Amino acid sequence: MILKISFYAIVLYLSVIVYCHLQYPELRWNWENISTDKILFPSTFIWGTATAAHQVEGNCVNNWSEFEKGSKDDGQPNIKDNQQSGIASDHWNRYPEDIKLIKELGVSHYRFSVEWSKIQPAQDTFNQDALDHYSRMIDMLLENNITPVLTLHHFTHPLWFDKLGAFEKEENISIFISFCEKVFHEYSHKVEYWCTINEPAVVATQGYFSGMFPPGKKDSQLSAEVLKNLLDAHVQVYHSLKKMENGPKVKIGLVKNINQFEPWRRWHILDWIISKAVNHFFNDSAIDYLRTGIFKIRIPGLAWIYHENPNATNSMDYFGLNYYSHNHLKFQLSLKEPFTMEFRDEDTMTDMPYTIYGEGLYRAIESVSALDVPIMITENGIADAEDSRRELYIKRYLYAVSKAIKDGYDVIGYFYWSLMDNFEWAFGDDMKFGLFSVDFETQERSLRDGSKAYIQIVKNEN
Ligand code: GCO
Repeated sequence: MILKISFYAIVLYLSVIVYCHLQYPELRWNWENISTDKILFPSTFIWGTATAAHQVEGNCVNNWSEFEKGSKDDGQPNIKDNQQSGIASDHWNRYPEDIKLIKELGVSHYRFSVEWSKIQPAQDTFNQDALDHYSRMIDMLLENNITPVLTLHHFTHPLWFDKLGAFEKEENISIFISFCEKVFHEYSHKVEYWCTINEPAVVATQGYFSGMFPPGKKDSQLSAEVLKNLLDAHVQVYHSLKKMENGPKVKIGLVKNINQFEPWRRWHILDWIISKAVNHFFNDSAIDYLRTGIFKIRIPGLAWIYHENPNATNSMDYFGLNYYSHNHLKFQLSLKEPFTMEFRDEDTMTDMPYTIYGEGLYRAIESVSALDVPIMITENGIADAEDSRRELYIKRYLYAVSKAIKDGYDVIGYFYWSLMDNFEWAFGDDMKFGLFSVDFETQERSLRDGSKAYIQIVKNEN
């Protein structure tokens, strides 16, 4: 009897593993046989580069600047080596110079975010100087034939909003909507592309699950609720702005980071279960919500949530896809840290804890195509202080985009992250994502050699 049960158990185990293995392959291309030297794009393709206010502007007083001063329970500083964003890349003052850099790249679009805490320093006060500042910057972009792409929320919010509980509370969504309406009222006649919220799943998981981002909490159920509220905020902002003057004319999208989570050991059921659960939380819950209007996360013992919002199914004119890499997860018996991230020796690392994996961008495009709206790659780029892998990264990831377009996916644009070196959140200034390096002592900007590959591809002459 025991033998029989063991036999069936083994057969069942093997069947599940074989099914998962075939159903969810980890795409790998043979790059030796692929020529990335001649990648051409449609002439209508949108080329851009991106930044976010807190990372480049300097002198922000918000939930992040507060977090930068603190440390974790174990005494470790919240930001690597206690770094603070400070004046960052001083983009607030140097934007005219930076617009010249954008021109030098030959791109036609610039994605940036407005800093909510500067525009609305108190709940009942809008700062006209800050509004005028962004207005001048938008005008200068337009004078230089660069189309502005404006992000309304990129990880930061004012401290007064934080004190109210930020996106932990559903009732705070209306406060965010009022801010968005104000900004839209000011600029919608001259800004064609709008991003509502940047990477809700990153805000929810890093802020409330891993504790790496503010508010540094570790509460998986709250993390799921914050994710639901952020997604609902996107849906409500979309519909509110669409009803305003210029609403029907402009394009409004959500920006979502897709990061595939794969089992480290493809024969190990627990690695499959943990990577499926993390994918379900981080990627699928949001995509399914936007597709069906139903938001659900069901991970026993971690997070359990069900929510319906029929307005979610038509809440995007385009999907903003951020893509950097994938992660391999290895299960471990610990409630505090149920998995570790692993890397293969043969993989090329970036300076961030992830590898170069161009195939992943193709897979991400494939997975979000289910939403049936145009896809804009709103962020993709490499942290590479030595500048030894930037060219390879650019060519591989853009090869993946060009292949996706050839295969019929509706990808309309690509924004390289980032225009210049900046404050990379919990990693501080050490991560060099810039096409232009920034010397933080002198604020001098210089084009990196590896970035020339991007300029060549944008020119469509590579
Ligand atoms: C994000 C943010 C950016 C980051 C970039 C590099 O994706 O986390 O949108 O602000 O700087 O992704 O990590």
